[in-house]
Amino acid sequence: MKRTELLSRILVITGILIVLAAPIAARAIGAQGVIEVHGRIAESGGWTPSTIRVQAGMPIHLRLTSDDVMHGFAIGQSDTPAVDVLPGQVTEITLTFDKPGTYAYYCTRWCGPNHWRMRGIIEVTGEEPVSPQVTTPPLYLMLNLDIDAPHPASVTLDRIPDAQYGEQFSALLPAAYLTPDYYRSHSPAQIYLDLRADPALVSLAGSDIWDLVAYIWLSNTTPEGLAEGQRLFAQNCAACHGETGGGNGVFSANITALAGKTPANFSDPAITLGASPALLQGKILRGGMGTGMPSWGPLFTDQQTWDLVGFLYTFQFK
Ligand code: HEC
Ligand SMILES: [Cu+2]
Repeated sequence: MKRTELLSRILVITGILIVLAAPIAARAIGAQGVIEVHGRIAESGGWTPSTIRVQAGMPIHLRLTSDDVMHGFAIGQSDTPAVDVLPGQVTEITLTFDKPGTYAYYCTRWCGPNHWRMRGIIEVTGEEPVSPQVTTPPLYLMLNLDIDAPHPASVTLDRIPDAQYGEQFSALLPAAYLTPDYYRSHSPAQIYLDLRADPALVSLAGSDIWDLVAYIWLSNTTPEGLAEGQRLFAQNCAACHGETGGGNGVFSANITALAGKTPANFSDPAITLGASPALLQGKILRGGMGTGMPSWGPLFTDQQTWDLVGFLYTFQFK
């Protein structure tokens, strides 16, 4: 064998060895990214660890298990599907966060009245600076709304306003009332009063005006948005607020005992017709401090909160 030939063979073999070794090395790095996460009901401490630190772009492998009852695991504002976390079993998931920032993770199974307190944080660090708050503040802050002030509707109707019936009067309706800006910043009761005072609508009876109010709501929703709102409500809200919004979900008695406040009854027109979308969204984002109403800001996207708001009015509008 010539010398050069030998040399080139050695080079080839080294090359092959490097190629073979690379995945092994990568797996070794990955192994450090394995984190065991234990779930326990909130009263026993919730998630351990409750803060997970990770590098942007680096996969982390979570081994999820429960120390008591069945829990679920999901990441807020993300498309990653929720997984179940069962006692005596390990559920493995791999996550990669591309952008530095803070992400919330939470339990998706109703494990007890304090279930919604089962939350944790994933801190993602990286070269790239934490993405600056490009998002505008939520509408209730822009409008300077005091979302804690009582807001009973000053006018209501003795039957459910019917959006489809209202549509027949829509030709009379000045277009400005249909804009999202107007819809989101006015409660149905305020819209009723505005329409009642509008010269364009003097020919209509009070009940017709209410049907128009429902029509304005329907025009600002989509069937997909209402379906998503319904799904989110059933999953996250019904246990307190009740399947039909009556404030009487399976946990409402516990919440009343714990927090001294009963979950809002959306089937009461005085409550729901007196609240603007901006106010409802504000309550959903921020939660009711100390009242047992969780804050959902870190968990839902902006669109999801508006979908929920649109859905809440289905307890009042047909
Ligand atoms: C753990 C129980 C609980 C859960 C879960 C819960 N809520 Fe509530 N919610 C409450 C309580 C209690 C209040 C009343 C707070 C008060 O009176 O200040 C409330 C109030 C509200 C209000 C304010 C109503 C008003 O007119 O002032 C809105 C809106 C609301 N909840 C929406 C939701 C939505 C949407 C969800 C699900 C994403 C949800 N809630 C989940 C307990 C809960
Ligand atoms: Cu749980």
